Amino acid sequence: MIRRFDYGAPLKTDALVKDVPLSADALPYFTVTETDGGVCFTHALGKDDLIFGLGETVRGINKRGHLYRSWNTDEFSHLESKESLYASHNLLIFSGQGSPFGVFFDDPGEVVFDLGYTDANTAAITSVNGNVSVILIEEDELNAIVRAFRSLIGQSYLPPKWAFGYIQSRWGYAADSEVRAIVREHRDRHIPLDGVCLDIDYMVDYKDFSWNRESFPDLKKLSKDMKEDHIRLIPIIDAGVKEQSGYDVCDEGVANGYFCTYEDGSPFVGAVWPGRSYFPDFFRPEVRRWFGDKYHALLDQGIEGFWNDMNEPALFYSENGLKAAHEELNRLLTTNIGLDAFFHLKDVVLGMANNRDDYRSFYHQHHGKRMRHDKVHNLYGAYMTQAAAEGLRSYDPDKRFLLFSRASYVGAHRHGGVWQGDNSSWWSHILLNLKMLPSLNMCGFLYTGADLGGFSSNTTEDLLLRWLQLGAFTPLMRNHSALHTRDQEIYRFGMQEDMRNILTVRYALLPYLYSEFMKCALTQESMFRPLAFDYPADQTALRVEDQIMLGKECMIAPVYQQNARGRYVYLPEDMLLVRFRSAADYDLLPMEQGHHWIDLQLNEMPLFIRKGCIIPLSRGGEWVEAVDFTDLTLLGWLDGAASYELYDDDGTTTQPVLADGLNAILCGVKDGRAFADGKGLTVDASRVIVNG
Ligand code: MIG
Repeated sequence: MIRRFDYGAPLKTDALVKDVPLSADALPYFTVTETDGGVCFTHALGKDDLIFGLGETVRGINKRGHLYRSWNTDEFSHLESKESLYASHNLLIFSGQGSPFGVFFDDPGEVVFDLGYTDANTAAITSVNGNVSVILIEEDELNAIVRAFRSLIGQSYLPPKWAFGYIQSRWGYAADSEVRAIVREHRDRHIPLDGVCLDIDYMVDYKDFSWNRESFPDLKKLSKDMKEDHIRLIPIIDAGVKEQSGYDVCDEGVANGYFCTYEDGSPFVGAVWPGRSYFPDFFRPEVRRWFGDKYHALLDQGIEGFWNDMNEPALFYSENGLKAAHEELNRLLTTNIGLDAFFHLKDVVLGMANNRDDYRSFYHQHHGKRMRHDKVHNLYGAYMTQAAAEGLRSYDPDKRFLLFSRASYVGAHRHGGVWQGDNSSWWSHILLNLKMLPSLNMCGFLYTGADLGGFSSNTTEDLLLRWLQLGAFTPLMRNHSALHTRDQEIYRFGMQEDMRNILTVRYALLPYLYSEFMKCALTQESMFRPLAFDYPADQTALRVEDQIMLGKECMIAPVYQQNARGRYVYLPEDMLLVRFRSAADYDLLPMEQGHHWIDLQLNEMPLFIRKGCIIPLSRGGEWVEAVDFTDLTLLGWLDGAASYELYDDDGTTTQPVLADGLNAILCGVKDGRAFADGKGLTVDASRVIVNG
């Protein structure tokens, strides 16, 4: 059952695609109280209750025991103590006493989730502005709650098939020759590769939709040559538009009044990479259309994918903030300052970035009404993603483009994917990457992944290798690192052969990964799920934080500790361990339900297949289009017959069909023999173990 309860005057967010009727009942499960300008929902937690959801956040899969704040933030340090990252995904799922229930707080302003932090036995959710639509979902099991929520928020974005390939990225790639050299290094060493990201360095003065004609003299030729080598270029687009007369995006935006404004109607100025910048008011359809169409300039050069950054929006400082800081510093520096004043001085300087006063100083037009930014802050990135998606659609409505964003709100999942932002080259961030996957899926974000190897600080080769062993399963598989950090491309390291072998596993698994992704997107399922969702009666499985389900058939449990040569794994049922060294070299080890220590050398990555299930493995390839989805080996541990529904399509068109059998192919094992019910499919069941 799905019901809506409104408080204050809820704002339109476009999170839902279906209307939920307003309930005449009182909101169950929660006590509702007014706070200073806001509204607070408290729920008494049983001692064994678990809380899931919240999408992109720090900490656990079970969110209980911390305070989270929906306030999209350019957070460059994903420490446990942080309350906000780049996204606001206000879904909670409570599980414990009685039937589970889901609750979505549809509110584009600040929302605080105190989940047993102030009081261990109370969950208190506060809408700071008091204008919130509460959507309550009651179903008898956890996966059904997610399905119900997902059908309310609409189908997830479908990337092209090539976007499941390995992507190399780095802040600092600055020239045509550099891109070609990186690709050459991969191809020469047979390291699979499908894309290269261009970070802000390709632009002129960080101006959106510009590219440097000296370092990229012929972008069209570059992207054509790359495409012939099965590589796509993926340029970045930032939210802020450089203030510079003569720059068309700036001039048009000013002339048409497309930018966010101060209270007096003049355009708001904030500083980001281009220096003084304007911020398109993506809330307005005509602004989205205008900005979205700007992507066509790059599409005309043969580009097929983009990433949108800085769209929280990040603000290094504002004009007013800088002025106020100047005055304060001048005042402080007139005397030899004491310690208190010194720390205050530091706060003044550091506090200029992403300052709350700045977010209160500019305005949008939101559904015809003037709206102060802070009331709708968490929607900015979502509307930028929508602008880009609409621009891509208007360029070619039949084509799937790659698009992923840093900031998001529920609803943006229909338009693009998200990457998990500026993590660090820390071992704990492999685990953080894993934990975000199921939570993001619950909120509709299926196309996602983290910066493999870590963004900030220097990576080590064992860290990158282990991280690739998780990244091999994530839809977005991208190695990305920050300017001035150690070079992080696979071929820089002694362990490159092991890393390459992990990529062969990724490409061999593509028929499975692509099938599971597409089936989940088309049927509102999650590709990654907490064990608690599939084994709700298993008290151990309920609290597992470092293993997750992958698709219907598998579980993953990566190694995430330095110098570990294995790990403990809990198997909620009998499973077949596939211990991969490469796509062609692996052991199959049937294992019984229970606790196990699994030996995993640095070059070994585990995948667990549920007993009775089979998965397809292709022969791989050095780019996605080279992977033959019809020539498959089946892996599994079977008692009898088993089948797998393989999904395949052309990988590029926007209207794939699952139901008519065109894309769904059944393959499997019956009476010990492999069978295939589909076009030109050959399957070999040589890797199926019958009865251990
Ligand atoms: O202020 O474009 O998260 O992936 O490399 C940093 C430079 C801006 C932040 C993104 C990161 C990207 C970087 N950007």
